[in-house]
Amino acid sequence: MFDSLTDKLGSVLSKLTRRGALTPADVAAAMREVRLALLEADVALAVVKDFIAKVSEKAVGEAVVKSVTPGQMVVKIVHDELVEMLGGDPSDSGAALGFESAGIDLAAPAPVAVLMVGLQGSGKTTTSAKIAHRLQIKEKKRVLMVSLDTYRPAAQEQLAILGKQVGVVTLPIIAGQQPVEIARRGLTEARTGVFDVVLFDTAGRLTIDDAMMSEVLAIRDLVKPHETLLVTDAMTGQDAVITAQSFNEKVGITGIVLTRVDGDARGGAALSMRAVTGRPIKLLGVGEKVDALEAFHPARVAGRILGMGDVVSLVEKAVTNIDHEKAEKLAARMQEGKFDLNDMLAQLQQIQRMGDMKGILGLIPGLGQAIKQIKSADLDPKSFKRLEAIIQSMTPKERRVSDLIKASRKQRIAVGSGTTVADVNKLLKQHQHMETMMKRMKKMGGLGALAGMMGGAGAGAGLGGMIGNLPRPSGPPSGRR
Ligand SMILES: Nc1nc2c(ncn2[C@@H]2O[C@H](COP(=O)(O)OP(=O)(O)OP(=O)(O)O)[C@@H](O)[C@H]2O)c(=O)[nH]1
Ligand SMILES: [Mg+2]
Repeated sequence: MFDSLTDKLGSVLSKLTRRGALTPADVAAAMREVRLALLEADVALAVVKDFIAKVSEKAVGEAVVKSVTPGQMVVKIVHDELVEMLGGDPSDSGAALGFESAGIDLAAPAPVAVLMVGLQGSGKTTTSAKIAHRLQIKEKKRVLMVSLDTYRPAAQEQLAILGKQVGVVTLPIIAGQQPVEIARRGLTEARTGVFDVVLFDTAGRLTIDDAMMSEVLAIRDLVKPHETLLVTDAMTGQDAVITAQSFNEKVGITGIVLTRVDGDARGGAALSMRAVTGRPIKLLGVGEKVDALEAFHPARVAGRILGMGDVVSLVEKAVTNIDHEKAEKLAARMQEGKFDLNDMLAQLQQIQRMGDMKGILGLIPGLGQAIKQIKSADLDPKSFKRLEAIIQSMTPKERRVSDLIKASRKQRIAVGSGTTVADVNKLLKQHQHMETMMKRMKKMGGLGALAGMMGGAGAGAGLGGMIGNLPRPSGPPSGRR
């Protein structure tokens, strides 16, 4: 659903992430493009305005975390603001949410009444069956479905057929009964039959009219639904939002199910819904089949829209894991072309703190290709530990002046670290290589050398240097000024 929006936001934001420093004008220009992209996706104007204002303010005000670029910070800000706009909590990555927590609220005495409302053809009946099926399979609830649609021919039969398909009981049809009467019978049946949930499917109308509303109100007052779900078609864009608004005003809804998300809707409805109506999207209909129903997780959807989850988690990790002061010092030294074994040790430790190495390296935008060239053995945490042990077995002086380390010292270091002289040699060679790179980088001024380091001269050797060059907000050490 969000393909085009994802493309546009992606190109605007990845441009930002590739840069070092950002001026307020850069941010403003990017925000203009983001604004256009959102409007093209059919997001309500007021929602877009609010969004841009919030992001702009934060992008200027927020202290940029060292070790990520301002551009990457902006991506994170946009992401968090998107999550909020979708009704979520940005600190929740949305990973471990079950159906219940984001889905139907059943915290009420049984039988819990759920009322389905919406315009004609929005997908109420199909969604009723999907939800009933889901509650029965996943939540082990006994569900009774009741069709209150006496207007469209064979509407009650449609629900009965769907019920048979998914193994959910439907209230027997009595010809000629009116909606309120049927609802009353449904309630009685739900109580006597000891059902956990009773789901009422109502009739749709072409537009919201008074007759329809007063009928729905009568039903609502009778069944006292714990959840009143508006089913609305994502393909109708802003109309879906207007529909939700008026249903909410007149009937009072507790949540929204957005259907036909599998179609080529531009996404505006999904994006504006929460902000305009104040009601959460709870579920997404993603197809005609009975299992084509998804819980709506703001963080996940925002991630999908932005398509830059990698940058977002990079920033998150950087914020929590990097030892700024050490990184600063290291950077300053590298800037001077200095790189002794202590620096190498500091880098190794920095890398390990960041957690899964391949994961984190893969997250750095633009380095994906380079990463592929690194032998996976070089990324093995065990080999990092080994390197660390070797350096830690050296005397402070040896660490500063590696030339001191001759045969007998190597022997001692190998024994001390539980490795071999060959391992010590390898590390020294790696260090020498990195030192050379640092010097060369000083001359070349940053990223160019980094690329050379990754491509040319043995990726393993370049690894430490690369981490030292995690994109930084400004100036040193990467030299992008
Ligand atoms: N592609 C797709 N089709 C859907 C989805 N939900 C419902 N449909 C289809 O939309 C059509 C109408 O669905 P219904 O469930 O009958 O809609 P309704 O709101 O009950 O319609 P009325 O009772 O006439 O107001 C059916 O052909 C469904 O299969 C969805 O999420 N994706
Ligand atoms: Mg129907």
